[in-house]
Amino acid sequence: MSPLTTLDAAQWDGPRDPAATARAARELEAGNVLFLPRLKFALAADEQRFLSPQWSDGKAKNVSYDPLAAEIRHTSAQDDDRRQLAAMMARFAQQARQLVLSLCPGYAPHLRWGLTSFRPVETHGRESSRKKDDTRLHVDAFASRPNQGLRILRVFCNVNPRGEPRVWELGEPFDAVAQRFRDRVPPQWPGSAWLLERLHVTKGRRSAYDHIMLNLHDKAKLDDAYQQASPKTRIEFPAQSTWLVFTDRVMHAALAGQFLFEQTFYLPVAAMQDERYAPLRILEELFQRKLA
Ligand SMILES: O=C(O)CCC(=O)C(=O)O
Ligand SMILES: [Fe+2]
Repeated sequence: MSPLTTLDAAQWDGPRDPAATARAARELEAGNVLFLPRLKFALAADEQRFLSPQWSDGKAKNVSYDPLAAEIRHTSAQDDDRRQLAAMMARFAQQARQLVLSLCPGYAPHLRWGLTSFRPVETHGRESSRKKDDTRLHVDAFASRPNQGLRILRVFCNVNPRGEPRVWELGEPFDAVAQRFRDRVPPQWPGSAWLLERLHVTKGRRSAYDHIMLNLHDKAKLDDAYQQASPKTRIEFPAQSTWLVFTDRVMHAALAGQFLFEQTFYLPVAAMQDERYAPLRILEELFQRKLA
């Protein structure tokens, strides 16, 4: 089966073809990348100047925006530039939300905002530790933001002005990853989650689920032999295209590309059409206990 489900839509909101939309939503939950080759995020003429790495603060890899607090971070932009950059990211956030809700209307009462990111720095050849290196296959798990089993759904849009694709690899199914790395998940020390929260290392309490997910993320990235030999499919997302994926379930790596928008959403497992696809449920089955 192809890891991509393609949907021929050119609008961020509805109306949509109900049959095609229902199939797309099902395959998205089941672990496909939902690819919308005709859906672009339009930049206004005076926003084109933001397509430059100069707007990053040089430390973080992304400019980030918090749609709930209406706050922008990790940018060098000041004053008017800063306000316009924030407005552009806020617009992306809103359109991404409309997209998700028009595809999966059942998520509406449950979908929670995560951060918006703008990635104006070339991905290929960027220095980072192996654990932070997103050119290595991984499922997403955030060390400082435990999520107690909430799904991570991300909307990506390649806005490269030179027509360059975003190049990804997709890896093996989540079940296989969980099986392969389960014995490398160390025990979570009693009191450690409390301490990490107390020391503000984590925002909130790291659950058993978060502990396991973080270990799947880290152990896979640190395993050179696995990174080389595990099955993978290379995908090129063209400039001016959009895709959505549950990145906590789908093994992915970003090999190359510059200028990307990304919006993160969180979704309670109970809001899914089929909970059995949730990493929480798969891991609970595997470890035979409640994890969040
Ligand atoms: O920047 C990208 O293309 C994707 C990086 C990644 O692994 C992610 O956003 O989860
Ligand atoms: Fe990722």
